[in-house]
Amino acid sequence: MKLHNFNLSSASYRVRIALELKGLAYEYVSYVLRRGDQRSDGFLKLNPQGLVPALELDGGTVLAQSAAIIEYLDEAHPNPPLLPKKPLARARVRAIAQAICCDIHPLNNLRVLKYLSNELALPDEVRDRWYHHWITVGFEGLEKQLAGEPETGRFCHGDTPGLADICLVPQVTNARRFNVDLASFPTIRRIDEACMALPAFTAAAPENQPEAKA
Ligand SMILES: N[C@@H](CCC(=O)N[C@@H](CS)C(=O)NCC(=O)O)C(=O)O
Repeated sequence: MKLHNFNLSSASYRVRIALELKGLAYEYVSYVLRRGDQRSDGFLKLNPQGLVPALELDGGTVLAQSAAIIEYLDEAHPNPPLLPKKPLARARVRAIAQAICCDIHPLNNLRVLKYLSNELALPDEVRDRWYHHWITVGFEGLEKQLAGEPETGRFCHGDTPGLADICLVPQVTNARRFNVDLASFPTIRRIDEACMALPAFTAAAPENQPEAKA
């Protein structure tokens, strides 16, 4: 398997965590996003959407979209499971994951930030306010949910890490990189800390990837 990805990409980080939790070996193929590698002809042949990650399976099939890739990995390699068994619990975990993948992350993606700066000519300070605003709004809802629901345990759902944690940790890492104040999100910080105590999460972290060591 080849993972086409970038160390600082949070969608890539999600898939790396899933691969690590499953104990699956993969070849790391790097695309430096700020250089525009994701828009190269070679990558667009793999994923016409021009976004990392893409997972190339041994037979040559290429999967796009981190959530779809992670669910594929979970179905193809069921142990350890990344989703609980019961339908209602699965819906809760997917809802937390989607709050991050669908509602928070897309507003802060590189191409969106570049559009604000380059096409709309917004100063960096205004662009940063945009970033901070959407992370904060998203985390406020998540914090209330995670702090208030009895299903939350050591991790987002119970005491085993799963899909929701896989999505949460990279978003927290990204928020820290952009200096978002996380003081009002104690449950999110606690879960992030619990995840980062696990080798799968640290092995997948941006600072432990080849680009960071180059
Ligand atoms: N929904 C997609 C999002 C993928 C995505 O936005 N990837 C970012 C990095 S985290 C990217 O490739 N950005 C390149 C760009 O914005 O030009 C997924 O979950 O895979």
